[in-house]
Amino acid sequence: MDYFFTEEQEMIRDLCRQIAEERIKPVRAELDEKEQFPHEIIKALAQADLFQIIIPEEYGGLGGGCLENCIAVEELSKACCGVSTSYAASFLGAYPILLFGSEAQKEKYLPLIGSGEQLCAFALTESASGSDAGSIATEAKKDGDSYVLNGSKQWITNGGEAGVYTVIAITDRSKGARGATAFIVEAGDPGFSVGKKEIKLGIRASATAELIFKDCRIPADRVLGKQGLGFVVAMRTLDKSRPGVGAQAVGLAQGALDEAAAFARVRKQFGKPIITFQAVAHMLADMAIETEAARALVYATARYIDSGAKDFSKVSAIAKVFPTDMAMRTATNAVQVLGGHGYMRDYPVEKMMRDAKILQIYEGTNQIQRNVIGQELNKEYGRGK
Ligand code: COS
Repeated sequence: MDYFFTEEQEMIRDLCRQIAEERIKPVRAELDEKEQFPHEIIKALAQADLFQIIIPEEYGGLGGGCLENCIAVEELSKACCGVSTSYAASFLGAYPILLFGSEAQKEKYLPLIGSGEQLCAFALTESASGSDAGSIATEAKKDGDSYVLNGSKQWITNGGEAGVYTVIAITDRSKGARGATAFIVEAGDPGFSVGKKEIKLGIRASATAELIFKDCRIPADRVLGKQGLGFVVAMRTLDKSRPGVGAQAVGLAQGALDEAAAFARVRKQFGKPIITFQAVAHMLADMAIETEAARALVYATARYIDSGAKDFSKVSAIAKVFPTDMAMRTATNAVQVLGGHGYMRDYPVEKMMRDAKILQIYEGTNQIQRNVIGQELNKEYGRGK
């Protein structure tokens, strides 16, 4: 299928495809097994200028949008979602600066993130605050020209690997969601430390860690936007980033389909390749149908967002839900097509199945996405549409 990419978009796709083939596929099983962060691959992505994709040209970046990000993430995810999560999480962390940063903040941080010199991370989730993002407990108190942060964040992708963190904390508890503020925290800030590193079911090449703030003092000019805007910063960031999770799902599903179809052509039972049995061919056909439908959805949504659309919470949630539910089904069916082989670590599909699960959970569970879609429908139909 031709999705009418520009020359630059094709270049991004080809570059990511090459890195995926040459640098990621040969080591993905080992990174997964050892739960090892892919430092060398991150370096290769930085050298190929791939962290510049969404950074505006005035800060040294390529000035790409959601579509360019999705193209890159899809290609990397075909090979390994652990690697693509580490990559994409840097953009997740950078979006609050891109969307709400002051000129000085953008000048300071975007070149560092774009060059890949520093990874970025987004810190919202806490032990008692997941789907209910408005209930975070980490506090930030103004003290002269500083803010002092106390509390902890949980399950933060790139935790311990990032140099720049965008952190949501409460500055006025009495105001509920409107009492949250977004801050930039640097890895070396006093009172900031990295706690427990998680051991995970999938995406094991990515780092997931706890962040601890103990009287962490940061200059007052690290506020993103203004005090009280933190919840909106978080929501707008997630609206922008969720199609990227959809792109991860498309890449993962394509990778699983590639493995399953190749296997089904050579695996013989009852004297014939199993792809010639209708039961297997139909499973592969469904995998192909759903993957292509999800891809079209992700690209269309990304193009809509890049067109300058103002309100895209609903379509962004749709572009996360459908591909990620599909990727879970597709990866599970790939394991089924490979049968006993699929269940063993000799083939990559069991890893894909483990990796797929998180896509339905992170950046807002698929149940929360349906809430967002339902709320928007309620508003639309309330207006008489
Ligand atoms: N863009 C801008 N503003 C938004 C917004 C969006 N997408 N979504 C909500 N807001 C605003 C609302 O307009 C409301 O503003 P007012 O106080 O002026 O009315 C405020 O934020 C609170 O919104 P709401 O009442 O809808 O908040 P809820 O507490 O009900 O939470 C959900 C809404 C569930 C959608 C939110 O908590 C959420 O997205 N949770 C999932 C979090 C998540 O993705 N976590 C993953 C970790 S990050 S990897």
